[in-house]
Amino acid sequence: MERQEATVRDLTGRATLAVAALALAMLLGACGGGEEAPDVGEQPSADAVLNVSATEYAYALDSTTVPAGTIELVLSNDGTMAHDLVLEGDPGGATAVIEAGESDSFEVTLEPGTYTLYCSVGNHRAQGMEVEFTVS
Ligand SMILES: [Cu+2]
Repeated sequence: MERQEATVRDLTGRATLAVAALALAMLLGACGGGEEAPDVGEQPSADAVLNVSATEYAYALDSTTVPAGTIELVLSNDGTMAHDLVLEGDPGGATAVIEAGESDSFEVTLEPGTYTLYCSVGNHRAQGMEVEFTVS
């Protein structure tokens, strides 16, 4: 009888240990699940990208013609002063005013036509920060 009781106690002990091990495994599993998910981020949805470099006081475009559709306008400030990039007219759009070395972008859906970009900082536009591009 005494031996049987001992066996029961032993089994109970093992069961407790198993539950504890399972709980630990679940805890570890939960921690493992906390690993950073792959950064999907925002996938580019634009049909075309127009890269614009700003200096004092001019813009340089990587292309003067882009296909109609959703266009991402990317401004890189390669100058020494703050600049922005404004799309004149309808539907319009603009980047933030960015400091030298920074970049910013915006997306806009454009129909075929000729569009004007300019810098809204100070009198930069009058000094030459104005450029046209064609959407075909
Ligand atoms: Cu400017």
